[in-house]
Amino acid sequence: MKFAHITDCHIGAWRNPKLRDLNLKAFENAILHCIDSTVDFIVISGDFFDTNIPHLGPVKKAVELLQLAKSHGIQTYMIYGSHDFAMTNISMIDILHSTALFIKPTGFEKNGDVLKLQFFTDAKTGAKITGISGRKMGLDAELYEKLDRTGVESEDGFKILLLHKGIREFTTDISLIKDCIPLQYLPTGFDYYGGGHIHKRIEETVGESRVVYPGPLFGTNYEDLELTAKGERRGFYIVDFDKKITSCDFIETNVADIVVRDLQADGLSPAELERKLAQTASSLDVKDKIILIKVTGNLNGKRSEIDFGKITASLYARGALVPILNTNSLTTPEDRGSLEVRGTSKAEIEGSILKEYVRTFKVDPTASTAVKENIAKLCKDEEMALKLLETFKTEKIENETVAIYDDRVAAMAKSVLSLDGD
Ligand SMILES: [Mn+2]
Repeated sequence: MKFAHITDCHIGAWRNPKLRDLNLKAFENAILHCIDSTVDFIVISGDFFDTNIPHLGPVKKAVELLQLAKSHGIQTYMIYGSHDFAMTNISMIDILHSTALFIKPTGFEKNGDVLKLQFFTDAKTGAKITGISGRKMGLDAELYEKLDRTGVESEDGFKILLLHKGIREFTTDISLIKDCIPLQYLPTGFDYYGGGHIHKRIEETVGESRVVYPGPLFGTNYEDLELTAKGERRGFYIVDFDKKITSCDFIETNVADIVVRDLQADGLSPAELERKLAQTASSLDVKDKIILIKVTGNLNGKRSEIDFGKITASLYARGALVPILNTNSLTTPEDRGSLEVRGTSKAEIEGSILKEYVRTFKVDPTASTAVKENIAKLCKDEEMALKLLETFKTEKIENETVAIYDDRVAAMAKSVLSLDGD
């Protein structure tokens, strides 16, 4: 018997249509491989979609692929990830779940303060599957603390636990530690712990158990692609088992080669940097590849004097699939007068800007007490403030009326602030 373990598909991710297609292509390759190698079932450890309301084109294709697997007798089991749903709003994943396209094995019995996970027995293989969905805002650490262990630990049979959370002992990356729980939070005695959320591949053995994080099939941001370019392999697992696991194989879903170059701009004039960029670009074999060029450091002049568009155009002209020039951490003298923040990812930069502004923010003295209280709450709780900022970035869906869009954003904002009603 065998099953496939896929995670962090982030269907619908990427604003760039080519990257969005490649991401979908990786999922297609994975499903077709599962059908070809006649797996008995598929488990997905969350972040199937990139947002609760993803682009409908990729959704349609992804549904067709899960349906195709189902028509070959392959059942999918899926837990939710932090990206799949919004707290107060209906999510695409819920709509699909209601059509019985996949099984969500995340039921539990609540006995006072104790949560007992319920197993879902796979009809074909008898494997017992249970899981814990990822939540927004770190609510799930608490859930893990309340788990009843003895019941699930003494359950017999071949057991799989799906989780959307890192494990501290196996995560070396400091920036991911806050999304991790200690190993001791997990009930023991499972044959397979199928992890999601961590965008790096992890494969560990604990006693007789396997702990596996396949990582994303493609990736969802610049940092993910950068890691891939630097050697991180992307794909999923096929696990063979009878009473116990007999083999555990990583299957690579390489949909495009990625090349990365880091350039240092310290002290360079705009003309010098532009020349350096052009030289770097022309030295690369770019045909059908994703090209990542990251420029960091202090430029001695104006950013607007560099024709980044020309560099991108020349990369396209030479057949690059997608060229990305990342200048997020390039600073110039004109930046220094205002607010200087650095960071390599969008999230990191937004976080530091927000923190800076919160520090110096003055509340309008004429504001109501309720408004003042909420602002005080936001100033204290950085995670909540960032979450609220994220909420306001919600885009209007095509054909959505302004009134419905407003209501939707307001409902999400209220849920972030833990406010009820109007
Ligand atoms: Mn993810």
